[in-house]
Amino acid sequence: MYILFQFSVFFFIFLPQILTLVLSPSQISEIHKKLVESKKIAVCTHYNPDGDAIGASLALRSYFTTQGFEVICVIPNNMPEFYQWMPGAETILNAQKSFKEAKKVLQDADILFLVDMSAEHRSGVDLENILLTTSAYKILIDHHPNPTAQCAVVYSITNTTSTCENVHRFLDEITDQPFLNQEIATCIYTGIITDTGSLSFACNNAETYSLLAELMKTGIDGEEIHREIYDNYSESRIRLLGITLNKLKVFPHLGTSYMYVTQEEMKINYFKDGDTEGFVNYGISLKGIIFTAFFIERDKRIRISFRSKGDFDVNKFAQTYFQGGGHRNAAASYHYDTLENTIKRFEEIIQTHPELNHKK
Ligand SMILES: [Mn+2]
Repeated sequence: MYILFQFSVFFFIFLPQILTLVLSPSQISEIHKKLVESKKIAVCTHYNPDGDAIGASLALRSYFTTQGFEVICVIPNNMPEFYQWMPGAETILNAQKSFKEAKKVLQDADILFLVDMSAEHRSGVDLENILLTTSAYKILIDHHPNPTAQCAVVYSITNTTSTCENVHRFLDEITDQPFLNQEIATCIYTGIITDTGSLSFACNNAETYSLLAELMKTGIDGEEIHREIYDNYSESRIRLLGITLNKLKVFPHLGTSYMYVTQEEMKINYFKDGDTEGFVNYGISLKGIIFTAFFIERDKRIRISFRSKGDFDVNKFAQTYFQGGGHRNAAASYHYDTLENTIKRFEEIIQTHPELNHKK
């Protein structure tokens, strides 16, 4: 009996992690067949690419380049400067700057990966149609809920930290060989770190930490990666953050806060793409606040980022009121109105939204 008990405890604690497999054996053989027939691989991601989008793109580029493919990553518009250090970043094709070239890459590809996006329109109006009509064999790798992208393979797991984590799982499923090296590990690490706010949300699972340990074993410098991303900001970004924080509005009885930044403020502070990334997290860092929004004034539209703590579902909130979406604790929307009207609408909604008003 004692031995049996010991035995079961042993297996309970040391049971190897069995990850859910997404691909069926027939899908795996189809992917293998396509790979044998293919030479050119393209990778495309969402508008305003973040650390996860760029990390997932470059991890795939790194892996398939070592396998002898010609791989080109396309981004719809500028990426933040603080990701320029990433391995292979210098090879990324920016469709906003080189549209014709990007279009050709996406159309000529034998295999096209769409990463960190649930639908083609997430790459913006200019690329959407190309992504929909290309004759390439399309594979989606994503972690957003309800993917609608028209792809031959939809590799979507939503309860993981990031698309980068899913890229690792995808490669693990399609190959029997060890594939992690420092370059791929650096890219995947970046995606996990940036999509979890440096392992502060959406990462309460042992699988993620096991993967992080595997990445570390390749010899990557996690501390250095963190410094490259978070201690590499421009003076203009910090000044813009100061201005934005000064306007923080708090509704303690609703557990809600918000901030906004105007086009004028961005202009006088020499705003560059990516400068406002992470601002929204300050709004959720207050004691007693479970929900925050951050409004950025753009041409003819307002970009809204939402963050929450715990059970408050910002994906649902963004969908219900602002035609947006994302994840439970992080989501975003575009609202086609003035900044003033958008904020007014937000203030009205939070006054009556049931989940915010139960504490009254
Ligand atoms: Mn992501």
